[in-house]
Amino acid sequence: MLQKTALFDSLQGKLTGDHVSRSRRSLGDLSNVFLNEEERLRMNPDQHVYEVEMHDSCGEVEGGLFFGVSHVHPGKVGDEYFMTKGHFHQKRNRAEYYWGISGEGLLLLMDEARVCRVEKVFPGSLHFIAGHIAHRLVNTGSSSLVVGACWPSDAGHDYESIQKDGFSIRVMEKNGEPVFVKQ
Ligand code: PAN
Ligand code: ZN
Repeated sequence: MLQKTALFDSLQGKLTGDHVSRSRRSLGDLSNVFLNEEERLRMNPDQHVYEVEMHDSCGEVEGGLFFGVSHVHPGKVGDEYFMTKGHFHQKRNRAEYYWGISGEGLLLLMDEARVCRVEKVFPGSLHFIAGHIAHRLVNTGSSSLVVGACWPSDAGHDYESIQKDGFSIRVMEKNGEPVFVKQ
């Protein structure tokens, strides 16, 4: 029998239809994520920083997969570009694919010894995120950074270790260009 499907607009990165949910992070949700916490508190807490659309057709089961699209808006807190919270997977050995759909930015990848690598994200870029690697998207452009993702549905998200110690590098704007600042 013919089943209803979800729709993925691969140019806009828009996900709609069955089993699709949306979540949003605004400045007010992102305490202690950006370096300049005073500046964040001065800004509008309702300002949207990023949204995630997610297709969940199986739940959090071993062997399952989730498909998502992240939209990180352009903007800065002080000199630091808008970015995702970033996380390790709760089940550390679970890997993930990201791919660039539109906009431009950076993917920060950090291992458990806090050694960081950075990959450029742009339309068509493909990123394999191995297990045991924390990942964060940074929008260094002037339009939304839209990135697709697919990951094991039992991976889970561990935000706490990142909330506590952050990533070992930050991406700040200096003279109109992104620069890396060690933490
Ligand atoms: C992505 C991320 C998404 C939002 O779907 O969850 O980009 O980032 P945070 O989860 O760090 O807020 C993913 O990596 N899933 O595993
Ligand atoms: Zn992930």
